[in-house]
Amino acid sequence: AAKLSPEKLLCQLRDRVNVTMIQGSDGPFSTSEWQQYLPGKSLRETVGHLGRCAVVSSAGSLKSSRLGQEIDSHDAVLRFNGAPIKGFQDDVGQKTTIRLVNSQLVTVEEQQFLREALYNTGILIVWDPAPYHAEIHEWYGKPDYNFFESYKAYRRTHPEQPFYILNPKMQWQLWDILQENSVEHIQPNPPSSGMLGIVIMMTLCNEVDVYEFLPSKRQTDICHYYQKFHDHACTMGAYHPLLFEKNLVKHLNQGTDEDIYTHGKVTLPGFRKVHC
Ligand code: NCC
Repeated sequence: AAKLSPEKLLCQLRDRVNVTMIQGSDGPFSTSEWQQYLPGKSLRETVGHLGRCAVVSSAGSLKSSRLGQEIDSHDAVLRFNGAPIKGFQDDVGQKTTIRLVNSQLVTVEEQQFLREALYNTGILIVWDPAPYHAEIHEWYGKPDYNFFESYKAYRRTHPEQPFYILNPKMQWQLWDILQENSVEHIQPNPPSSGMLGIVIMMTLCNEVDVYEFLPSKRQTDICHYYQKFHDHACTMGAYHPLLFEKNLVKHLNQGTDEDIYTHGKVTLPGFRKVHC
């Protein structure tokens, strides 16, 4: 596979990855019951036009980074899953504009998800691994984790908090581009929350700074900045094609290698700023 130039690759991402949230008009969701649960406003209407955005990976290398102030200086900040702020502000900041969670967390850790205050800030987006290029109907009939009831339960207790379901088509549109731009064959599993979150922010923001997705000099086998759990696979990937995601993001970086080394920071343009 021939590697595209960063400019061409950005155009492919912009034109082929359709970042949308499930709406009341989407097949199985066009019932009167679902109309009550899905947010009335689109994500774009809810967030407006964003300038500088930050995506904060959950990597252990954020520990002792003291990147908090820099992260909070952005107009919007995206975080993942159960990544906490409390007690870690100096390293990861305290602003949360969007939290992207996977369906496993919403389902398997349902009790914590429904109770823990950390989920009550900002806009929530949940995603679920769908079969390769499946239609919404097929996916709805057999999601990877059946998170729909937990989603409804959360909406009932927090009706004012925007909470979206990511259209599952996006993950495979993105995976195809990852595969086309990799020499090796990639396992057909969807991209990580990290990669999905980066592309979501590229659709909403003028510029996206990503922290510790590409590891800095603080690189460690400690999986998360908030846990004492060691696993090399957290950084390199096992289920998700994380290594290929990271190669792609490195290829697109508009910042310096120095920024990666010291801050674990990569700078990507928003799709609005891309000219094809
Ligand atoms: O660990 P996780 O990911 O929540 O991390 C969020 C994103 O940060 C990037 N990351 C994380 C750790 C690390 N050392 N390096 C990194 O680059 C990745 O881009 C990652 O996506 C997920 O992607 O949703 C994932 O979720 C967890 C877990 O389900 C949630 O934390 C909820 O408990 C998965 N772990 C397990 O299933 C055990 C993980 O594989 C993927």
